[in-house]
This record gives sequence, structure tokens and C-alpha cells, in this order.
Amino acid sequence: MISRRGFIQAGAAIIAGTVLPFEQVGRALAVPAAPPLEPFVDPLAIPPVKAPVSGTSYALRVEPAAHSYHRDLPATAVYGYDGIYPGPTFVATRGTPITVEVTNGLTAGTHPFHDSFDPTIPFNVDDGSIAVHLHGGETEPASDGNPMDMFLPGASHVYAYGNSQHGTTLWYHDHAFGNTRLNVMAGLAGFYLLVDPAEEAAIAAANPGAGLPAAGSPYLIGLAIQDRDFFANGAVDYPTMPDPGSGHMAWVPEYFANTACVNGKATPYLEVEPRRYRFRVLNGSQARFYKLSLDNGAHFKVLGSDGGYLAAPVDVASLFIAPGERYDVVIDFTDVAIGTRIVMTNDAPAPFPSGTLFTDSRADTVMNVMQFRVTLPYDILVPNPPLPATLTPIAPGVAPAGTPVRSLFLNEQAVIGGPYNDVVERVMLCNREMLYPATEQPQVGATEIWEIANTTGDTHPIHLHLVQFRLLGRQAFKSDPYWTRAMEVPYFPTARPFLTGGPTMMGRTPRPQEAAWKDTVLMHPGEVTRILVRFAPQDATAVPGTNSFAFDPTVTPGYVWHCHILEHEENDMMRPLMPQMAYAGSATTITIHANVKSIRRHHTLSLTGLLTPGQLGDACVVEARRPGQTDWRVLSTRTVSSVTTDRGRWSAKFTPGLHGTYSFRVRFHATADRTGSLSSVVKVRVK
Ligand SMILES: [Cu+2]
Repeated sequence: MISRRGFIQAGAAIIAGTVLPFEQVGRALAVPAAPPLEPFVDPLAIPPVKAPVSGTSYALRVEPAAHSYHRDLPATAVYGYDGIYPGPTFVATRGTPITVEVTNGLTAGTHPFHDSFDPTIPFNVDDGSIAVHLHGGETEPASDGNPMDMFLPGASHVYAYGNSQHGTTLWYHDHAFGNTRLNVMAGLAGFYLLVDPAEEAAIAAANPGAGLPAAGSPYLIGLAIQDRDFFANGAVDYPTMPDPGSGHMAWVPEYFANTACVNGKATPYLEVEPRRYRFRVLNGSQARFYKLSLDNGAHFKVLGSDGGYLAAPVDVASLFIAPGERYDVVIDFTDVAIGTRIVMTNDAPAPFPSGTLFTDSRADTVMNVMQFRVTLPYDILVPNPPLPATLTPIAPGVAPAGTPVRSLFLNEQAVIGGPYNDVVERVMLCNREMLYPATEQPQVGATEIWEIANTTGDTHPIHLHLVQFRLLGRQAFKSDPYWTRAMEVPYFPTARPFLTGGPTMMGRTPRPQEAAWKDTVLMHPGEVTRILVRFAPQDATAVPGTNSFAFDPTVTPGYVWHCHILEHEENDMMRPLMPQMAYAGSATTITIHANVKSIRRHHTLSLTGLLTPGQLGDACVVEARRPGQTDWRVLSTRTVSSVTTDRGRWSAKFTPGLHGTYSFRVRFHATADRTGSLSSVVKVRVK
């Protein structure tokens, strides 16, 4: 693969006498693609456990390094935390905060993917900037690795990690604004295992005779899966030319490669004993989803996901995992005959769900992720207990009655502009770019339902910083008419009137393995995905206006939420997430004295009011009381079938079940960029 641009740049570099990293020269001089790589010839690399400088203080250096992805590939230039790829594994203990001082040892202008930088997307400059994000961490703003909080070569930044949440699999990776996709491609990713000794003891106490391999045990192994294309010289082939007609100079909407790498090795193998192994599976890929299966027909036992354990192990024949997600699984080799070789395969289409498995004619290895060889002798001194029947009690995600609803959407956009004054493609959250003022400004301590309508053709793994949340369910909706409305109004309309199969959001429940705490969730095309988000620590009682974090989550630089397809995130599927002590706009309360005498089984009550254009209740609570009652009662989301703010009006609809005379109170919380006032009710209608 050669690009005219790459060729011109290589020529200029040679004339100027500049020494390019050799893989850039290789690319520019049209080094051929690597021949098909023989699978299962490299042992799985297991990153070392990171040691502190002293006590709970760690130091981490980001620097260029050389790395070989495969026995038959020469070493190539990568970026590594501590100069290794993947980075070292942090093992932290719940309740014991640590600090990590990260030093930027990179050099501007020498990125391994220098030719893939693209000025048509925001902030994409080869200046060596980095930001370290602890993905899934309950972290203070200054330590979150907010993409706007990046720092340049020669500088350092101290990150404080509170380790206040449930034990789980976190991971750290680069998040520099504009450069994330290329910095992660270059190797900036590693595991961060958080262990909660009390939780482990509780599981053990509840399950006598059972057990699980613990962090630090040779039987618990992290598997970070990332796909790569290679040149014959060992360099990674990341596009330097855009998709035709996209209006960009190099940015591509997704990177799908032909070879699955695990912990930095192309289709490696792992020798195992005939016993149970626990794997922390991370999809660290740019864009590829995996549907993992074992070719001996064995199943996975899923213990947990992004934010901690499930209530009990879940048996799955295949493990579906999207970029950014983690699953904690056990594979049981106990009764497998010595000498058996088991391949972990992938058959998820890319892009998901409408794409194909193979990306090009070379592609055959992405089907094979890695191989397990049952070849090691069983160590009789180490027990191999059965799995616990129960793990950490976690109730099904259920939204309390009256939980405010925030309507959001995912969309693609093609506008005229860019360097060629052509159609420029990008993917968006709510049709707004990252640099547009924050619209998601939840109140600290609030509990909210986010209903996110996906109007695009692809599944997006949507990730929120700061919090672990719960998936409530997914429901189909009429995407095209909703999209039309979403594009014509200046705020975020609810998708509820467009739901198919009824307006009550009683859609599909999560798959059992998605019932854990999540920080990254699949949002499929043509569906509205509902998540329950608490702006409070995982175990705290969420009280609106009360900060239960050990830090102030309302200070700059705040947080972000975004798609974890890294190419999407950077152009421009990411938005600020800025918690506030109170909702930024003052809450607007409307009291409606509706003499509703005959709302019967087949009737619907509609209340309609006027909106100032541009104003929206980000969060809306509808309450009611009967004559003589003093307390307002929050109406459940099942009673209030929809609250829409659209076309200059708001309206609330009530499904059957209310009888008699009521007063209603509607409270909207407006965010800072959507101020205005609500008029009183203009219409009460029963039909
Ligand atoms: Cu996306």
C-alpha cells in the first residue's frame, strides 16, 4: 500500500536529510504487505506486574521502543509504557489509593504513524502529546486523563487513583485529544487489576470448597486483543489515505486488520495445565468486535465485566466483546486430554453488525485469535477447586420510579467543508462536536436514565468516564423519522414516540453477562439503549446534590463520554461530561391543576406547554397529587408514557391508570446552554 502523500513526504524527508524511523521509510518506499503469518508460533506474552517506587508511589515512563509482533516479523517502532507493549500490569487493592507519575519521553514529529495524522480532524498533530486514562476508574477530574488534559514531551503528570470501587479489570490507555487512535495503535495500553480482599473473602465464605485464581496467580491471565495489519518489515500498516470521498486527508472511519494480536503477539499460543484458568479479556482494538469461541466446543464461564462481578457465573458458548469492554471469564481445561490444542476463534463481522469477517485477500488469521495447548503437567500442590456458585450480590438494574430521563442520540454527519471543500464525514453524539459547550451536566448524586437512540448503521460501544452504570435494556425504534426530527430541532428530542412495540421502554433485557456494572455498552443500530447512571460512587447511596466521592467531580477538566471505536471518538463522537453540584440551569417547576375526572383505561392525558426555542428539560420529573394530599408523588416512568420536548412544545402523556382529580407538577432541569422558561399549560386533553 503506497500513498502519493506518503511518497511525497518520504522524498522531502530524504532531501532534507531527515532520518525517519525505519518503518516510515519502509511504508513510503512501498514495503510489501507481510505474507500470511504462521499462527501459534509465539508464546503469549504476559506483561510484568508494575512495582512501586516506594509504598504507593509509582513512576511510569512513556517512551519509544522496538517490538516484534511475530517470530517472522522484524522489530518495529512502538510506543510503550515503560518501553514495553502492552504496558506493565498494575495490581491495586481496593481502599488503598496510589499515585502514578507519568513522564512523557516521546519526541514530537516521530510518531510511528506520522503519515496517518490528519489536520481535518480536531487537534490531530504529531506533537508527542499524551494523556493517560484509567478506563473504568472512579477517578478525580485532574487524574482522569481527560483528552483535553494532555501533556507534551519532557513534561510529567501525577495521576492519583483512589481505588475506591469494586474489584475488577480496569485498563489504562492513551487518551490525548486527536491522537488517541494513533497512540493506542502505537502500543499505549496496559492492564490495571483492582482487587477487593473483602469481596474475595465474602465469595469464599459463601462458597466453601470453591475458589477462583486470584490476581498474581499464574492461573489468572490478562488477554488484551488488538487487530493489526503488517508490512513485511514488521511495521504496522495503519491507513495513511482516507476512504475515497470522505473529505479527509488520512482519517478512516474504522480500522479493521487481518491479524488478531493478544498482548502484542500475533495469534500466540499459551501452554496450560489441565485445570481451570481465569482470563481477564480486554478488547483493546481500534474498532473490531469479537465473538470468541473455543473450537473444542467448551464454554466460557463469565464471572464479571467492566465494573465487577456478576451475581453468579454465567455460562456462554461464545463471548461477544466490543472495543473497551472487559469480561472476566474462566475456561476449564480440567478434563481436556494432555496434548490437546484448542483454538480461540472469532467470527464477528466488521463493522458490526452489517460488515464482513474478512477485510482483504490476506485476511484469514483474524478468525484465529490464539491457541491453548494443554501441555503443562498438572501441579498437584495447587488446588483446582470448582467455581463458586455465587459471586457478588448485584440486583438487576431497575430504575427507581420517577428517575429523570435524559434523551440522547448517536448520528453520522456529512457536511460540506474540509481542505477540499468537499463532503466531510464524521460521527457524532447528539450532532455536536467535542468542543461544543457541555450539554451533559448531571447533578452530583443524581440518578438518571440515559436513553440513547442510535440513528447510525453501526453498533457503537459507548463509554462514560467517572461512573460504572447499569444496562436497563434495548428497544427498536423508527430511526429515520426520529433522525429527521433530531436534525431539525435545536435540542435532543426523546425517541419514545418512535419506539416500536409500545412506548414504555419495556424492551429487551440485557444479556445475562451484561448485568454486571458496566462502563462501556453496545448500542445497536435502530435501537434505543437505556442505561441507569448514578453520579455517585459504586457502593454509595445516590442522593441528588450530595457528593459522596472522595474528590470533587465538578472541577475542571471534568470528564467525557464517547464511542470507544477510537476512530469514531476522534471525529467527533465524544462529548464533555461535566457533573455539577446543582443542575446548571435552575429547575423550572410548573404546577398544573388539571381537573381530570375521567382518565380511564383507554384514555391518555396529554399536557402540553410552550418551550422557548433552544430550551430543553435534560431531566424531567412528573409528579402528581390528589386534592387534600400534601406530598407530591413521583409518577413512575411506566405511568408517564412519554415526556417530549420538541418543536417548541413540551408535552407529558399519561397512560391509563389515573382516576379522579389530580394536580400535576412537571419539573425540568435545564442545562446551561439551554436556558429559558416554560410557559404554563396551554392544553389539557383527554382522549
Ligand atoms: Cu462509534
